Parts: sequence; structure tokens; C-alpha cells
Amino acid sequence: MKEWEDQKTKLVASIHSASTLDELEDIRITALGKKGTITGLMKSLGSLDPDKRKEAGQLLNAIKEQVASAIDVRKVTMEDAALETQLHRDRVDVTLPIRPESNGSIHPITQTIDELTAIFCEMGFSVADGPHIESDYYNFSALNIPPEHPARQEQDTFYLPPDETGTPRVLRTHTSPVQIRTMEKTTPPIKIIVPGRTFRSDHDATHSPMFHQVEGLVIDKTSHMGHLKGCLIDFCRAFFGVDDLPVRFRPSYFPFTEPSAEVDIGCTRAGGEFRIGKGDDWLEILGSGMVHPRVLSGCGINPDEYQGFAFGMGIERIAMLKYGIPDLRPFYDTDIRWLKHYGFVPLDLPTIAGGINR
Ligand code: 2NL
Repeated sequence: MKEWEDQKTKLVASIHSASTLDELEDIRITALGKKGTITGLMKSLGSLDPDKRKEAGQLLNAIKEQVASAIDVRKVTMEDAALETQLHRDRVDVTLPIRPESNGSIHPITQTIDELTAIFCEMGFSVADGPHIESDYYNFSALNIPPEHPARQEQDTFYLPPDETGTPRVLRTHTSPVQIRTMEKTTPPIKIIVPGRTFRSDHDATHSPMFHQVEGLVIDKTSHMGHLKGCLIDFCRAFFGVDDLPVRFRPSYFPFTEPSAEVDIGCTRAGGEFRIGKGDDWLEILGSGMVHPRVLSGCGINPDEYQGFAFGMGIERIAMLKYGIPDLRPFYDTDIRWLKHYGFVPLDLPTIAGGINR
């Protein structure tokens, strides 16, 4: 039995000094394999006296377990070391400049989101996001959109099978559900923008079933229509890079805001030319309004204490206007030639004067 202990000590020492997984496997086979030394000793137990057999059996079992566990421990150590080496070898230094021959580019939607985010963040907004799959409540009811409203119709909305509780689900048709979720869980002041994907069952030359929107929400005790106007005028001028861009507010209607206003910017269409800036014509780019008291109270915010404004716009639309992109459909074609033409140089960091350094 002393021999067995010595044999174990030697085995464990060789396990510790094994330097490859193959070597370790050889040791395992030699000791614990079908024809292994320990397996052999186990087999020979049968020839011992019954009174000695029990004690010897227990000792051999303990030895076998100690050897097996030493192998397991060594194996994990070696695998960890191998992974460490590989991670070190495959390390990528993301701070290196891009290769000059790189022909990747930033998609205009990404660029536009980066630019408008920079503008609103400069004004003190934070960015929020949320799920694409929403309940009917967050997408419609919480926004004071009545059950019979045309926006809820199957022609316009992608309905999904209800969840396990039977709640009807939709692909969000606007990013507003994210603002609802934020109002539910935050005590004002709130000042967020929500850029993201939205979905409507509409597909033609000027509509895509998946498109992008950015919405904004400001809730506090004192924000009023004057703040809404100042905020959106500043945004339009910064985004289009025209200091004296005319901006006009037109009365409108949305179920979730009261009063509501659509926002037009000045442009010219004289002589076949289209240009944003001072001119003889107007172009609609935004919807906005003071958040409806019913929407606030539905989120647990007291409308007698808090108020605020909200707005929304289509990102494809403002990207097309700013960058002179004539057609909506190629946005989603991943056509490398289109991306080369309309894409942006990577690492051309967005600034609030975005687009000028193109
Ligand atoms: C448009 C108009 C708008 C909003 C979106 C909003 C969200 C909440 C509460 C109140 Cl949670 N309003 N969003 C308000 C006015 C207009 O979007 O033309 N979008 C493309």
C-alpha cells in the first residue's frame, strides 16, 4: 500500500509537470485507461483476502479520484493559458488609424443619427432606447390613440401573435413607446431623444416597411410652447447648417399632443433648383406639440404639476434632404456603389457642424 501512495505521488508530479494536453492525455491513459496501472490494481483486488479487500479498495478509489482530479485541474489551467495566449496573439488595437486601402464607409442613416444626437446632446438631451416589439398598449393606447384610429389598422401596422398572456403585440410604428416607458419609470425632469427603427406595413417608392425616426421628449414644471419653438428652430438651423434658416410652425393635430404643430423650413424650388434656406417655398420636416395631459397621467405623471413638449421626425427624410439623396429604396440595398457615393469616411467624427467636413 505504501507502494500505491508512492505511485500516486509520482503520477501527480508528472501531471503537474505535463506541458501539453497530449502529454496529459497519455498520463491519463497510462494510469486510468482500460489497461492503465491503477485500473490494473483495481482488477487485482479480487485476489485479496476479503478482510483486506475493503480497506485496499477504499484506498485505491481515493487514489484514483485524486489522480483524476489532478488531471482535470491541470487541464483547466492549460486551457486557460492557451486561451490567454490566443487572446494576446489575436488582440486588435482599435486605436490604430484605419488602413488607407479600406473601402468601408458610414451609412448615411448612421451618420445622420450621429449628427442629430450631437446637436441634441449639446442642448442637454440624453439618448434612450427600447424594444422593437411592443404591446398594443405602449404603441397606441398609452398615446391616447383610440381603438378605432386609422393608425391601428392592419394595413398600417404589423401585428404579431399575442404573447403568453394574450396581450396583442405589434412592431412599433413610432419610437414613442420608449418615451412612455421612460415617463413610467422616471420622475421628471425628463429630457430625452429616441432615435431608432420603426415599422409600418407600407412599401412603395417613398415608403419602406422599416424606417428610422427620432423623437424627443421634454417634461418638467415650466416648459412651454416657446421652449418647443426655440429648441426646434435651433435644431433645424444646426442640422442643415444654415444660420438664418426660416422655420415656420403650423397648427396641426396628433392624438398625443395638444396643441400640436407641424414644422416647415424655408426652401426654394425656383428654376428647377431645390435648395434649403431662404426662398419662396416651405417644406415640412417635423411634427411636434405639448404632451397631452391624458398621456402624462397614464404614465403616472401629474399633469397639474408637470408639462412638456414632444416632437418626431423621419431620419431617412432629413438625411435625403441634407445630403441630396434622391431615392429612398437604395438605403436598404447594401449596394457597395451607392454606399461609396453617399457613405461617409469612418472616424470623421460627427460634430454639431456635421456634414461640412465631408
Ligand atoms: C411626426 C410627428 C410626433 C410626438 C411625435 C410624442 C411622444 C409621446 C408623447 C407625445 Cl410619448 N408625443 N411624440 C409628438 C408630436 C409629433 O411625431 O411627424 N413624426 C414623424
